[in-house]
Parts: sequence; structure tokens; C-alpha cells
Amino acid sequence: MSIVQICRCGLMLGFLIPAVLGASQLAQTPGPAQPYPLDPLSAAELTAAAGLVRAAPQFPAGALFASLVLKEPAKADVLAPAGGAPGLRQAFAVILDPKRNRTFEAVVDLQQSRVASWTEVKGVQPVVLEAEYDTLVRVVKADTRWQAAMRKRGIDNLDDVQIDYWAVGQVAARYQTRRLLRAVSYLKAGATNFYGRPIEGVGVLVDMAAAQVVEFIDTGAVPIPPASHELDEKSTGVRAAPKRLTIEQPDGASFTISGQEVSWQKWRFRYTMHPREGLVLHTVGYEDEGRVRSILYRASLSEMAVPYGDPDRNWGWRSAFDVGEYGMGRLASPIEANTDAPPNATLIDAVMAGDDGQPYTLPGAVGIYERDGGLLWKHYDSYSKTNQSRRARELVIFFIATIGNYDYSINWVFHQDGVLELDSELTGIMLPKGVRDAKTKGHGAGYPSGHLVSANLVAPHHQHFFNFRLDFDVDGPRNSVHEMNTRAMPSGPANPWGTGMVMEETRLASEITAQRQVNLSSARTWSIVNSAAQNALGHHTSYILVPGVNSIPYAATASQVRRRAGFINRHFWATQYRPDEMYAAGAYPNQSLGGGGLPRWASNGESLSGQDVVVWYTMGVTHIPRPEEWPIMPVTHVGFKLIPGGFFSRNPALDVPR
Ligand SMILES: [Cu+2]
Repeated sequence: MSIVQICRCGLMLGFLIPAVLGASQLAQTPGPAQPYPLDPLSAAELTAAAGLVRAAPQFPAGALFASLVLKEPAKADVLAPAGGAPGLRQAFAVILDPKRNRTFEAVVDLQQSRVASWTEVKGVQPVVLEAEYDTLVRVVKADTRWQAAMRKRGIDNLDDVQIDYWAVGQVAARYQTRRLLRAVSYLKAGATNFYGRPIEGVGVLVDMAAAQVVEFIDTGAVPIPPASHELDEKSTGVRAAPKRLTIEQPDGASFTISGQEVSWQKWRFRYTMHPREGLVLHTVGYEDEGRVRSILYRASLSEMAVPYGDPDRNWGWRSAFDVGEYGMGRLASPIEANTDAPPNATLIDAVMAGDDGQPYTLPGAVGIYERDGGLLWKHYDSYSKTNQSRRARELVIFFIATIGNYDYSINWVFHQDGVLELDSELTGIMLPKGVRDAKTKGHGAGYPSGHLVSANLVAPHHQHFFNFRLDFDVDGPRNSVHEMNTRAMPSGPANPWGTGMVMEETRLASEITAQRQVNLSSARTWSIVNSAAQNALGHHTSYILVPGVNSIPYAATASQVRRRAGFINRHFWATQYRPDEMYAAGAYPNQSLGGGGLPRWASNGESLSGQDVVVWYTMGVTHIPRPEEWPIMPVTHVGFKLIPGGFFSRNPALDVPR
């Protein structure tokens, strides 16, 4: 295996001079000339694929590329002992004909330079596209009812209004066959944070193919809130800066990157930036006594749903599916050196296809860096007064997506003790609602579904549900799923002190029995077990999913959002691997009425014993807004850990040097 130390030039230029520390930027990671089967399509491949699709006789004039990505080869081919299927390069395209409201899927064979398949997919809507925004604004601003609603609120210059676009969220079934977008209006005059100045009461639903307003709502004017604090240093004022804290790696970073492959300490993995899922990890393994043992084949954010809890006519429909309706990867914001990422980070560009199919570069889309991890392990022997202690180092690879007002960072954190952690950071601007009152009466009084966070501004309660698709291959693809519950032993002769506790491990044998909830009272965790592999102590090797903070949904069981985001009904799911089962709310959640995706795939109850198992973990944040989160939210963390359970025979970090 040849690994190129791509950071070297960046390190020599930037990192030896502590005073001018700055992240190194990688436009392209040099790798092997032959792409690995999972490498994303290069700019040249995207151009070729888009050209072939556009030249196909079925391609409608004026059609848009809702998606153009690598069609990942079959897992068995990638894992073949010969080193995968390097010859096979295919592209997968989703095409939207916006004029006729039709959706097509195409597969392009790049080797043979031909469109291998072309299929119309009926009754679905692909992601919201940037190219649709101008049409939406034009239709809304030309509507006389909307114009009158603005004038009624004292807004004469319509250029002062910022239109924000939304997927429709909940929608009446009678509109289902149209391609729809919603427009929310804000006053941007004199404020960069227009989200703080909602033009409340006005809702517009637009048929995009007909370029027509199909529903206009005005529930009545309320005062437009005064401009919120700007976020730049001049406006906020600055406190005395703390003394300098320097992060330096004078000898360079300890990780190496070759193409999309990362090697750090004993971890080996590949990463890609996918326009829909954002950062994806592939073939994650750990080097143990000279061989790399597999843990995960693929790990990614499969869907997100953010239902808002205000029943108001202009709010009840709001539930953003940030992965399937908008595309978390396409909405990655450039990582800023020294703020978004520490000075020792390496920032890596990503190449994606635009709505026109043409490749473009997303600068600094992915960040990777090492950081101090606190204490790794320690014991002070009080008798001999000797100390054995090790400091932990962590490797973080991450991206940040900005979906309208909200910013999410998704961090995968690799630890030296075999733990892989997912840490999501939620920040940005809460979505607020204009109200009549400038002050609240007592602690949160007056608004049962939200909290006043500023004068005339309520931030409605809402929840964020993430679903991570974790395709485990613990020591190979054949795995089983166990649940671990701890309970107190009954008092009695076998437990005379009443202190006994037992952990009971139960096999979750099918996709039905594997639909589970977190349980604090039994300290519940789940393990993905290889029953054919053992460690030196005779334990079957496994990785355990340890939940972090979680929530249950408050939307009614029969509500549309619970059907559309059926994955939020359970925290833990497991299914047999199927290459086309990728997204928890289905391939096309936009405007769906629900019923598809994960709940359907799991409903036939296939066996999970000794199968290629995919785990789907739902984690939720219940967000009850506070004034301290306005005008911008300090970061909230939510995540989970994958920890080895009998995967090793002793502490795998014993060999970390002092
Ligand atoms: Cu929130």
C-alpha cells in the first residue's frame, strides 16, 4: 500500500511558522491514477456524464439535474479480494423537467460512453433546486394579494423583502401531483439577519410548473420585530481576548491522505462528500496486529426531519427534511480556517454537479484535523507513588451544512481506543415568528408553543431528528444484532445484599423485533456481533452502539409528518443490506405522503441472524428556545458512540506512548 503524505507541502509552507498558522487547503488530493470504485466522480467524469445525459433523445429541453453522482458499485464487487471493480464507473442522474413536472432516473456507463438506462419515476418530486428560486420570487412578487399584504404592513418597496424558499412540508393531498414550493417573507431592509424580521401572517404556496400561486394566506398583520443585533464584531462589541493558545504540529499532521483514503494511528477509512448526505465514511477498519479488521462498510446521515411545534396555519406545515428535500452536501458551506476549524486543520475541496450538470468546486467542504482528547487512561499508584498516564489524541473529519437559517456540523471523531464517535453541532439562527407582544408575562407565559426570545419575536418549539445509516461489517459482512439491558437482581437468597445487577443480552432476530427505543432504566445499548469471530477470551467480536441524548416525537402519531418521517417512530432499526435502501424517508421525501422508506423496508421482518446488517439510528433533539439562543445559537451537541465490545482482548490503547 502506497500512501502519499499529501500534507507535506502545506506543512512546510505554513506550519513551521507558528505566527502565521493557518489551515492548509487541498484543491485535490493526489491519489492513485486509477480511481477506487467508491471515489466520487471527477470533474471530467461529471462533464462526460452530463453531456451523455443531455444528448440522450429522451432528455427534455430545459431539464435540470436534481442529482448527478457516482453510482456506487455493488458491495460484493468493491470487497472482492482482487481489490474491487476498478473498471466499473457509472453515474446516476435524477432529471427534473420543470415545465412538465416529470422526473427521470438515468444510469450512465462512463466506460462505454452511453446512457445505460432511462426511466420515468412517476408521482415523486426530487430535491428543491437552486435554479427554481428565481421563478418562485418572480411569481410571489407579481401576486397582487401578496403585494397588498406587504403594503398593509407598511412595506412599499418590495425590494426590501427577502423571500426564503421552503419545500412544502405538510401539504393537502389535492395538490400532490403538482411541483410545489412555499415562500416565507422577511424584511431585509437595514438588517443582514433578515430571519429576525419575519413578515408574519403571510404564506404563499406556488405551483412551480404553472408558475402560479395556488394558495395565499394572510392571517393578519403583527408588528415586524425591530432589527436584531448584527453578528459582526463591530455590532456585537468584543470582550478582552484571552491570551494566545497556540495549536502547532511542527512535525506535521499524523494522518495521511491518499486520494480519498485516510490513515491515522490504527484507523483506516475512506471518505467522500455526497451532494445529498454530505460526508460519507466508507470501509472503516482498525489495524490490529498487522491486519486491518473491518468495522463499517459505509456510514452516513441518511435523513433529517425538523418538525415545528406551532399549530398556526403558517407554521403547522413546517418540517424540513434537510437531507432528502434540500441536500446536506450541496449546502455545505466553505469551512473557514481558524474559526470553523482549528489552525492545524487540512481543508479539502469537493467537486459536485450543479443543477445544469456542470461540475463546480465547493471550496473547503471537508475539514480534517487532530486535537487533544484529554485523558486517555491513567492510574496513580498510591503505595509506590508512581503514575502511569497517557494523553489522548483524536482525529476529527467534518463538514458544515447551512440550510437557510440553521447550521449543522457533522463530526466523525476517531479515538485511539477503538471508539468512533458522531458529534453533531447545531448552531445558526433559530426560525422565529413575529408576535404582537414586545415582552412576555413571566417565564414563557403567553406562548404555549414557543418562547419569546426578543421583542415581538417568538421562537417556536421544534425537534431535530437525525437518522444515521450504519452499514456494519464487524470482522466481515455477516453480523447479528443484540440488545443489552441491565436490571437489578431480585432480592433473595441469591442476592442477600440487594446489590446484584445483571445484564441480559437478547438477539434481535428480525427486522420487526429490531425496532427499538432507548431506555434509561435498563441502560440499553445494542451490539452488532460477528458470531463467527472470537477474541482471545472467547467473546464474539462486536461493536456497541451507545446512544447519547435522545427524544421522542411530539407530533401526533397520525400526523402527516410522522408518516412521512416514519423513521422517527423508533430510535433503533436494523435491516438486511439492500443497495437501494439508502434513505430513511425514502429516495424522494419531497412532497411524499409517507409510508415509504425504512418502516416499509423493515416491515417484512427479514432475518438479522448472520446477515449483512444495516443499522439505522434515529437521534432527536427537543429544542425549547431560550433568549440566550438569540440572535444566534451557541452550539448544542448531540451524538452517539460506536465502541468496541469484545472486538479486542484488552485495552487497545495500551500501546499509546507517553
Ligand atoms: Cu433547533
